[in-house]
Amino acid sequence: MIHVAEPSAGTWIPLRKTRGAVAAIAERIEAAQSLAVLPAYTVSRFKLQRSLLALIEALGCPFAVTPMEKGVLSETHAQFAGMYMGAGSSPSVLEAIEAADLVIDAGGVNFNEINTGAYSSRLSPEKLVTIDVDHVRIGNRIFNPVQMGDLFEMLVKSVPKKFGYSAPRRQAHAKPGGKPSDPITAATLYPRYRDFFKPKDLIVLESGSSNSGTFPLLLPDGAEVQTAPLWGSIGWATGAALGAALADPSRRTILLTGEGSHQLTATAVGTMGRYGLKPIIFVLNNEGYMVERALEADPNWIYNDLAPWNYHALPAALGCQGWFTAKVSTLGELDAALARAATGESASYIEVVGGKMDFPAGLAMAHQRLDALVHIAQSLLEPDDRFAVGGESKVPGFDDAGMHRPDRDLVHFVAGDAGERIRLAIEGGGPWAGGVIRRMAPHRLD
Ligand SMILES: Cc1ncc(C[n+]2csc(CCOP(=O)(O)OP(=O)(O)O)c2C)c(N)n1
Ligand SMILES: [Mg+2]
Repeated sequence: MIHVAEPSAGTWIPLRKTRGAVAAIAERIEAAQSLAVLPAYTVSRFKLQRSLLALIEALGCPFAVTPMEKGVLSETHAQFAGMYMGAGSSPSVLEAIEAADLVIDAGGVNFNEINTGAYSSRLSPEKLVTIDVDHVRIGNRIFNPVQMGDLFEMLVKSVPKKFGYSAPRRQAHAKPGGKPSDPITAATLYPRYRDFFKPKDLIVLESGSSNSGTFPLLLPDGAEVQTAPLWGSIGWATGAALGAALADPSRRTILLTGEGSHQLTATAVGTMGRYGLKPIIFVLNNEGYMVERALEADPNWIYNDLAPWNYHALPAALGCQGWFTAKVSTLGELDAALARAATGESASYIEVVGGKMDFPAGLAMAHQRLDALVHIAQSLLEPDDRFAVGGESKVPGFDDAGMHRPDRDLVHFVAGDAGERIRLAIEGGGPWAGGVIRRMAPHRLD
């Protein structure tokens, strides 16, 4: 028999549904041999980090974050398993999350796109219990209206057991390597960002290589990340950094962006200057769209090249006064610029020159996988197929009726004039996943 506790503060909705939801969740917890929690970004938006962490501690279970939720809960916590992004997760995170009997989605994680490692996560709906902002879903049962905060609070007092998890021991970070005269590489840049971050920082991450390089870094307590991997619309982060810096000037706002994304919304820098904001901006100049180079069959396709702006000259051109600006190409220059930015005396804008094909580890893995898939696909084509263009290989699958099929990516190879397409299905997920390519019947497009 499960005892359902009452919430401590007054709540604006009748509690009957909440009590029912708490009892149903507690029953599932009691029946589970293993349990994991995936917090959603809504937990920080509603400022419920403390009450969710209290629940996680009461349960003694692992928690992991999907990319969009990075920084929602403390990453130094003994129960923090790491980042969960499907096949792009470490083995210990996969074990903690996908092998658990029961997974509590705390806040409504959006299981789509990059947030699932390109649809490579494998969480069956039967083992998922969702505590969303205003409802609870357990299988096809919905409890509504409820308040997420009441659920966390009442569950803490009602949970029937403790699971006794602690994360594998993490090695102490070595000091980032390299000589002052060395060029800047992904391997030497991202550890420097990790050491630059401080508690309470607000870190805005752009889609592209910047987010894949930063996702694996462990954040100091209280540092928060804003990132939009859901649809990954580039240019978002520069504008979002303006909003974040305006919303809370007492925190350091740090923007990490690629130069291709930045070109779309760089005018927001002028607005930051106009309002006297003090962001710290790092623009990675790697001669174009590196993430696209990594995820396409032809990295040198002209689409990936950009007009070569003088990025570090932008703040002055956009009327920002008293900003520290620099263009850094060596580790020595980078370290000096980081030290200057850390003083916080002014806003900082640092153009970081990086390698055109120097992928951070997660992106390198996706690149190798995609390369292998393209080669297999090409080997499956027959002479009559008149193979012309390989494309859409990173587009998640939709079946012929337009229904989303997260377990399947379709690769279309366009066969020139005939208007005929040869379909090759990658079954089992996108570039991060261990998919298998299968030839399907040619398919005519009218
Ligand atoms: C509005 C929009 N256009 C195009 C894309 C496709 N896209 C995703 S990442 C990217 C390139 C990002 O390049 P950059 O900002 O230079 O980052 P890098 O990977 O080079 O570090 C593009 C074009 C997108 N996601 N959104
Ligand atoms: Mg770039």
